[in-house]
Parts: sequence; structure tokens; C-alpha cells
Amino acid sequence: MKFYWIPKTRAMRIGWLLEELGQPYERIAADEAVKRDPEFLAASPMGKVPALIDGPAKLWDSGAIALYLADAYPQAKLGVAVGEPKRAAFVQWCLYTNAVIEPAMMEKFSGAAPNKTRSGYGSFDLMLETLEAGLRPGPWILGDRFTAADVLVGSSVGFMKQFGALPDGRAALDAYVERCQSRPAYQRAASWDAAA
Ligand SMILES: N[C@@H](CCC(=O)N[C@@H](CS)C(=O)NCC(=O)O)C(=O)O
Repeated sequence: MKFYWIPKTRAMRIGWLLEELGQPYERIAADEAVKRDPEFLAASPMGKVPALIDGPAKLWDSGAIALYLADAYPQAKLGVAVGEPKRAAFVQWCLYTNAVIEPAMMEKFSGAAPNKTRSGYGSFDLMLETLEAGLRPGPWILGDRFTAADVLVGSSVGFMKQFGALPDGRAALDAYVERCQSRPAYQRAASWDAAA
């Protein structure tokens, strides 16, 4: 697998997932030269990272990459197979990061007035309430099993915390980030990402 990333960006979440996956991969920093490379652009037509090439599979969105890897490498037990009871919840939470959490974070950072009805993501507050409810009883977003959905959701909640967007008193979310970030695979990815 070829994994394209830029240090200290959202791409790190796929680095974390690849460390959880335990399959060999090549990490390629998407510098200006790489961004002009036709092989990279074939995988990532928008020039965005993370991007992944795995044989014939070419993907460039972290949600899509996470779903793909969880399905393509079931032995890593990071996904929920079609037909299993929690499959729907797994897909739902995998999409939650890019469809809801990240647009809601933009609302928060830009100071835009919330409009729950007009915005597909609801609002920042509604996003947080829904996430907190989803994490009950926990410890993971699907209950007792850690999955690729936690990599996506946990990395976004980690961003919120890092950028001061997580309001005080959200102890369950704080504890969730801590649980995610104490995983050895997260620590490995955080260490090579920080060193790059
Ligand atoms: N929704 C995308 C976001 C991708 C994205 O915005 N990537 C940024 C890094 S955080 C990027 O590629 N920036 C470099 C650029 O646009 O040239 C995902 O999660 O994969």
C-alpha cells in the first residue's frame, strides 16, 4: 500500500489506522513534487491527503479510506462485516466525522450563526450532544469493540480538544480522546508524524 500524507494534518488519522491494521505500507510525504506526480493525482484528483493506493484501489478521503481498509483487511478486526448486527452503526459513525463533526467544527471556528434546519450537519452543539449519546455506554463508539470508526471519530474529537473547541465539562469526550490516544498504534503514528 502507498499512503500519502502531510505531517500534522488530518492525514495522520489514516497513519494511525494503518498502524492499527498491521499490514506493510509505504508512507509518502506529499510535498510539491509529489503533488504533481500523476500516480498521486490518479489516487487523489483533488490533490488532498490522506490518499491511499492499494493495488487497483485508489482513495482520497479519510472516511472512504477507513471503510475500505476495514472491509479489505477483515483479519485486523477493525470493521463490522455486512450482515453483522452493528454494520449499520459502523457505517453511520464512519461517515459522522467528515459529514457532521468537521463541518460543525468549521461553524464553531468561523463564528457562523448555527442553523440546525438548513445545515446538513445540524449545529456544533447538536453534533456534540449526538456524539456524547453515541458514546454511552462506551467505552468505544460501537460499545465494547474498538473499530475504524473510533479512529475517525477519536481523531476529530482530538482535534477539537487540541484547538480548544471542546467546551469545558465534557468529561466523557475528554476520556474518550485519552483512551484513543493511549493506544500503542496511535502513539506510533503520533511519533513519526511529529518527527517529520
Ligand atoms: N475530508 C478530507 C479532508 C482532506 C484535507 O482537507 N486534507 C488537507 C490536509 S488536512 C490537505 O490535503 N491539504 C493540502 C492541500 O489541500 O493542498 C479527509 O478527511 O480526507
